[in-house]
Amino acid sequence: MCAPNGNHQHSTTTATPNTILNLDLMDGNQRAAVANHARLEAEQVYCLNLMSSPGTGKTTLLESTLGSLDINIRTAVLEGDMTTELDADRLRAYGVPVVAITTGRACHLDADMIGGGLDRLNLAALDLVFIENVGNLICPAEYPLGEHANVVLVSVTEGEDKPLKYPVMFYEADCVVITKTDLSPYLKVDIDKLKANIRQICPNVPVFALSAETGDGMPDWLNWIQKQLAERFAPRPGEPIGEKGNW
Ligand SMILES: Nc1nc2c(ncn2[C@@H]2O[C@H](COP(=O)(O)OP(=O)(O)OP(=O)(O)O)[C@@H](O)[C@H]2O)c(=O)[nH]1
Ligand SMILES: [Mg+2]
Repeated sequence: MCAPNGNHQHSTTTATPNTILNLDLMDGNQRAAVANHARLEAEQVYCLNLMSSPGTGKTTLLESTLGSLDINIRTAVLEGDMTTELDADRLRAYGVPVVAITTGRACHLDADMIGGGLDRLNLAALDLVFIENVGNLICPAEYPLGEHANVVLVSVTEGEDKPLKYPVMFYEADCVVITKTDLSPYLKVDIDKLKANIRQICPNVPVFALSAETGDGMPDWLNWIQKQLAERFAPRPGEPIGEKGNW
């Protein structure tokens, strides 16, 4: 995450009376996010929160990922949508647990909704949970959910300027995925320029350019996921290798 003013940094930067008293400024959402994160950590479940504009390709990327990920990585999805279970149904076809979370009029998931979703999963039997957030390039970035990492998607069809015009989402990114690269020959899009604009907002995060449709670029994304899991929950030297951490 590269946020200069992001949700995760505000208690450490300025010496307000609250920080002097060592009080936390977390609002209700942030408290729930911390609780979600603690549950995931306790069960050694890695959690990725996918965020983007509507239609960037979150569900398609998840379909391709579920179809290609190491089968030893036991995976579930918390699927956020305003009204339907259309995306949840697409993902259920891959035989993984999928919890649909409908947000009604809300343009983002919040940490309480994710807490309710986690209640419906058997975390002890999982290694990885994907969250597909509601399609929106602004609001979801303001609501930490307890995830380990934020994945921000931007498609070649959206134009190179989006990281500059909607920087908050990119400030929160731990990884950026450029989607639909198979369409670039038909568009006036400069992927190098898009990458440069991403780098301007978040210089140090990994950026993957891929097509979930053709599979081009998918291996690097899949390897990154596997590396994240291994780094977070692999057994330390001397620790017994249990059911988890064997991937
Ligand atoms: N050509 C091409 N089309 C893609 C690719 N990824 C997604 N699409 C298409 O883009 C459209 C939207 O994809 P979705 O995966 O539903 O997008 P989404 O981000 O989940 O959308 P919301 O959940 O509504 O925000 C669909 O018609 C997909 O087939 C891709 O890599 N290449
Ligand atoms: Mg979707």
